[in-house]
Amino acid sequence: MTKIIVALGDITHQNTEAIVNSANPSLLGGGGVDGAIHAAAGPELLEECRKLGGCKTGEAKITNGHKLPADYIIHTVGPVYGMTSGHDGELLTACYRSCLDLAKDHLIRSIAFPSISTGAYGYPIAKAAPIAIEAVLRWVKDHPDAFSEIRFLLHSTRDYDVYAKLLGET
Ligand code: AR6
Repeated sequence: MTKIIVALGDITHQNTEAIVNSANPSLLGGGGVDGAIHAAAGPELLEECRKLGGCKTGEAKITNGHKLPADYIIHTVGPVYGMTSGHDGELLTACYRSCLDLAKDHLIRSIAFPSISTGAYGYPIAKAAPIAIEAVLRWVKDHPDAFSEIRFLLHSTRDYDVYAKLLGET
């Protein structure tokens, strides 16, 4: 059985086996959570990312965690809200599913997700949170024993409250 948890904090401090990075298609770093992860993981992360050839929206790539407590980083690229010809929701769902598929392939048992696309990419948290939760719950229904824990890791109390309310209702 998989524990699904909501927590408040900094993703670079998480002790899950993998953390997810909300990156851009270059995978060569940026601001927000991406910048924090590269800063904490160290320059070897950028060296490893250079070899990956980027990442498409909705897909995912894996690297080592380098200096992070997590062993792995799963990099995904969320949709830029309002710029996908009406496919924002399905692309956001694809991000969560791609990360879980890739983590499962690497026998990873615990993973922490940030709130993908809801910062620089402009996805309103009230719209993104139910999509994120639904995507994960559906995936877990199909793979009930793949993970021991899936953590939604929010960076602000406002975002945390949105997730906590929704998860309390499911
Ligand atoms: N730990 C956890 N969550 C964080 C952290 C952190 N250290 N820092 C920020 N967040 P954003 P996006 C939250 O902008 O919208 C980058 O430049 C933040 O509060 O990081 O997917 C990439 O390179 C927000 O809720 O990512 C791309 O160009 C959430 O992470 C672009 O931004 C996502 O905000 C991706 O945009």
